[in-house]
Amino acid sequence: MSGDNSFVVVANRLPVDLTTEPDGTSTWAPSPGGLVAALSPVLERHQGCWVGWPGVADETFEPFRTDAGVLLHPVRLTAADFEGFYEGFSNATLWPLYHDLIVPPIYDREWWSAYREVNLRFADEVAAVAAEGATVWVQDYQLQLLPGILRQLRPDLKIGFFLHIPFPGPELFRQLPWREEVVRGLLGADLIGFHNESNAANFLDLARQVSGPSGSHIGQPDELRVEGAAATREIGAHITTSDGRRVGVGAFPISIDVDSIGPADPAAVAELRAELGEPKTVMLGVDRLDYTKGILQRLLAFEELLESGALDPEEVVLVQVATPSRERIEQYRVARSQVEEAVGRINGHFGTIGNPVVHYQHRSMPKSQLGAYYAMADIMLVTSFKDGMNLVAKEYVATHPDGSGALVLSEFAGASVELEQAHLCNPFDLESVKRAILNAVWDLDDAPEATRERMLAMHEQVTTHDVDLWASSFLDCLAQADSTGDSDGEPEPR
Ligand code: GDG
Repeated sequence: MSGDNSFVVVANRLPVDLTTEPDGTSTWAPSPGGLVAALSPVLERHQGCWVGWPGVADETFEPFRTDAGVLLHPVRLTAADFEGFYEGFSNATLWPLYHDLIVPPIYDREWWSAYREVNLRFADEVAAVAAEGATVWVQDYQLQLLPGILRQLRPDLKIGFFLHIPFPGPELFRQLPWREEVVRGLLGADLIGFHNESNAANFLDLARQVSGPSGSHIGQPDELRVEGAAATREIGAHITTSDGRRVGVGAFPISIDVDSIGPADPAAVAELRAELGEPKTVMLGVDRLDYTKGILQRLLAFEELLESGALDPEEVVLVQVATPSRERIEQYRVARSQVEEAVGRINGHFGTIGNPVVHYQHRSMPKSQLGAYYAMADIMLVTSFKDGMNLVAKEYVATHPDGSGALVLSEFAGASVELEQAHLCNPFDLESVKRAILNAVWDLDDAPEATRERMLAMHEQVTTHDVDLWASSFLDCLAQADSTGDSDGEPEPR
């Protein structure tokens, strides 16, 4: 069973949304994200194929090509699959577990069955479209069993896996009742990529600790040298599995397509500031409304700074864009109501009619408009309790090529490894968040040159380490990786 696609990307979602036109007809609209931008050139060059769920449950869609010639191959999910596999196991079990238990994960055997079944279904679809010896790049936590299943179905494939969220320490991961299956699934890949070294090191530690049914270790890591895989394009660490395969492990920090978010139109920026009433300082938060993002903490810090008089409600506004996310999951509903209660309380206390101090928007906006918001903001607030990378921080930096602005950044966001010149904070410590915000305010006023240098250094980092580098370095390393040890030296997609 094989198809004719030499390069296949597999992700939970296809990069399109079904939209209904005013006349009632339906069309596929691209939902361009960083991943699409990064992978499109490779997909186009290799007549690639993207396998994923099209976003509509209980319907079957035929494969179709995008204008650029990329084959989109829809995988059917029922409403029950969506509940068990996506909302359940992916987002109410794995998501909180991998984000260090910010809320308690739910371990549900039926969700696990749904997760396994959907991973099997994805594997069948990939096996059917991938050409002999094709490269398959599997994305993210929803599909961790896929590499292992595919390895059995199609030993000829070169399989890469990238995890977009953090990988927890072994002592947390070991809570997962199905930990061995998940690790075995991942170890089906030739190369496993993480955002940074600490996630990769967690995985290497785990592979050493989790025992198989025979009591033997699932894998044996060699030396821990995962740093810089993206820069050196060499795989620094390997795990030798119990069946003798050598699986590469590396750190590949994801980034953004700098051109797609580029400098904003100054007129649009001026208009936005005017709409906000020309405040002296605009602070901005942009997040999916997710409890991992620390939106409530940020609001509480802002509120205390207003209460103490350290910030003047006549001079400062906070704009919070909170994109709706996973709204049927209880913890997300709780997070939303806490955030909205805080917004109401702060505005009730410090705003005046027509002049709120927090401008809150619970819907998404076009990327171009988002770019204008980033460019307008004097201080960007990223206060995640835990975040694989956080692209918002990088997008903000990219829209300030002149070194204007300031970034408050959680030390628990993967981006803090690269953006070390930010005002780093510990979101679990409200005083630390308050301090970082005040330092950013003061520095903008009192140390403009040093602030500019910080922003320029971060801008340089983001522009020289963009999403192209992420994708090409991963694919270069995948081309070198050969866990079965019987490569015939065929070149891989570049
Ligand atoms: C996961 C990991 C990792 C947000 N609001 C709007 C909008 N966005 C866009 C942002 C940004 C993206 O969504 C969010 O990316 P993040 O990286 O900040 O966070 P997650 O969604 O949690 O992503 C994360 C990432 O995967 C990649 O590996 O960095 O750690 O959790 O690009 O701009 N885009 C538009 N309108 C909005 O209102 N158009």
